[in-house]
Amino acid sequence: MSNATPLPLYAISLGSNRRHVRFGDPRQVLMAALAALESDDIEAVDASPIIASAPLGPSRRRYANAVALVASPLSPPEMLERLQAIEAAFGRRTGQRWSARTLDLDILLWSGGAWSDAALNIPHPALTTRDFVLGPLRAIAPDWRHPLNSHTVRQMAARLVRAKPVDRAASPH
Ligand code: PH2
Ligand code: MG
Ligand code: MG
Repeated sequence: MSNATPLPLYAISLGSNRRHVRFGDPRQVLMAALAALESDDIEAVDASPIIASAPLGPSRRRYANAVALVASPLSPPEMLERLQAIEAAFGRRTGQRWSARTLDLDILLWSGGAWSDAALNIPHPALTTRDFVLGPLRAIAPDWRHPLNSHTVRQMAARLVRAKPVDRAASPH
């Protein structure tokens, strides 16, 4: 091995709730997006199962969600730029926040720790509150520690379930 230093790792969330004219339904959009992530300087390490999730926010369509682990020497701003280029290539229109979207790629965690500038915050600020992110992330990186609250992904996922007793009581299952 010529390079003994391990590459930084990123956890990237993938979401879609809109068909793509060529790739198909949201699930197929995510599979195509996982393939599109791999490149000269982004190596796919692992991917969660793709789940179907109820929409959070105003959009009424269900989402397909997944999380990928990738190894890459790119800096967080470079990674963000790359993700935005992939979103654009999948036909995502900028504009309305939280509108139905063909592809949403967000940086959740970075092994370099926390990052904060005007355009990007790592860890993703909503990471601790979203089951459709923490569930898939737990499947591939349960022991990754949040650099700010120091909880593991497993702990954050468990806390989220406990924080919703009303929802659980209301559920028929
Ligand atoms: N993304 C949003 C808003 N709401 N709901 C689900 N279930 N999955 C998402 O990925 C999602 C959402 C904005 O990024
Ligand atoms: Mg996004
Ligand atoms: Mg998002």
